[in-house]
Amino acid sequence: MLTHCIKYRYFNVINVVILICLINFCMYRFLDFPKSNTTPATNANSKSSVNIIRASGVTGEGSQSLLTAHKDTIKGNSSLDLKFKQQSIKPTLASSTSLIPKSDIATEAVGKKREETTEASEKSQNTSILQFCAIIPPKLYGPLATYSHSTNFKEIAKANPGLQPGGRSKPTECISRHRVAIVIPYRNREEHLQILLNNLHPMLMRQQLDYGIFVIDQALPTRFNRAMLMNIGYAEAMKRYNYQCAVFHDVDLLPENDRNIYSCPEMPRHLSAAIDKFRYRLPYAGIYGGVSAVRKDQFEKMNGFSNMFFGWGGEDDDMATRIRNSGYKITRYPMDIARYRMIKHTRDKGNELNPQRYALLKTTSKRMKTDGLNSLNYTVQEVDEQPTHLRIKVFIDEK
Ligand code: BGN
Repeated sequence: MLTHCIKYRYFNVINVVILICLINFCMYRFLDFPKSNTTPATNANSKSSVNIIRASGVTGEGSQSLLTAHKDTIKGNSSLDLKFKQQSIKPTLASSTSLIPKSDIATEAVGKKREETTEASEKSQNTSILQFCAIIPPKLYGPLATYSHSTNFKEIAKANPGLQPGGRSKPTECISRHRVAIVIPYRNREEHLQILLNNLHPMLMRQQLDYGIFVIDQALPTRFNRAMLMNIGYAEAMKRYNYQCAVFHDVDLLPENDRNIYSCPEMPRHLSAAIDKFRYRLPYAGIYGGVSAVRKDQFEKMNGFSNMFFGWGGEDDDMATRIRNSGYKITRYPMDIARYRMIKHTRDKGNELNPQRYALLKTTSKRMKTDGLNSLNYTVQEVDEQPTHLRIKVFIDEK
C-alpha cells in the first residue's frame, strides 16, 4: 500500500512537470515572447560581440536578413574590425529590392580605450539615461542612389530635421560612439558642396555619428593647397569640440554605400577606394586621396599633412608615407562598400598640376617632423555658420 502511494505521488509530480512544460511551450509558441538570439545589436555596455544579428529595417519592410559576424583581427584588448557577411536575404516586397544591401556590411567595434573616453564624454554631456548606440547602426540601407541636384543650404537643413546650425548633428535616441569632424577643403564649388551635403547629411545621421562639417574655403589668389586646408580644418574643429576622429572629404565625391561608416578604426582608413572615374578600381596600392579617416592621436603623431603642396597632386602620397613611417597601415573597406561617384568637372583655375610634387615626395621622411600641424600658419578671414556646415574662409601664404 505504502509503495503504491509513493508511486502515485511520483506520478502526480511527473504530471505537474509535464503540465508546466506544456504551458511554457504554448506561451513561447503562440504569445511571441522575446527570444534571446534576436537582439538587434550589441549594447555598448556589453564588452562581448554578437554573432547573429537580426537586421530588421536594413532590408526594407517584410524582409529580414541574418548577418553573421566574423572576427577579422583580434589583437589583445585593441579594437576589433568586424566584417559582417550577409547569409541570406529573402525580399518579400519587389519595391524593397533597391534597398537590399547586396554586399558585406563593414563597421568596427570600439576598443576598450575608446569606450572609456566615450563613457567620460557621456558624463560630461549629462545624458546618463541614454544607452550607447548599437555597434552596427540599425537603419542603414547598403547601396545608395546618389542625388545629383543642388538645393540651397536652407532647404537641405529643412530636409534633415535635427541638423544644428553649423552642420552639427548627433543621434537623439542613443549616445554616439564616434565624434567625427568632417573636413572639406574648398574653393568656389558651391554647387558641388550643395550636392555633397544633400547626400552626406542623411547618411551620417543614419550612421548615428556625433559629427560636424567644416568647409575650409581658401581665399584667392594663392594656389590651392588641399593638404594645408585639411590641417586647418582639423585644427579649427578641435578648437570647437572634443572630436576623436577626422574624415577628410573631397567636395566632388558622393558616397554610394552607407555601410562605409565615417568613423575611425584602429588604423587610418582610405574610404574612397572605388571611384567610378577609375572604374571602381584602385589606381595604385598606396593611393590615399579622395576621402580618408584618421584618429586624432594618429594624425598628431604623423604631424598631419604637409603644408608645402600648392597645386594639384602628391599631397596624399606624402601622407601615405607619413602613415607608414609612423608605424600605421592604410586600411580599406571592401570595394563594393568603399564606392563613390565623382561629380564631373574641369580642372579649377589656381589648382594646376604642381610641378614640384615629385621633388617634394623624395623628402617626405626628412620633412615630416617639421612640416605639418606644428608649422601651420594661416589667417582666418571669416567664419560663416551655415545651416548645413561651418564655412571658414582662410588666407594662406605661398612662400
Ligand atoms: C596621383 C597623384 C595623387 C592623386 C592620384 C589620383 C601625384 C604624385 C606624383 C606621382 N600623385 O598621380 O595625388 O590622388 O593620382 O588622382 O601626382
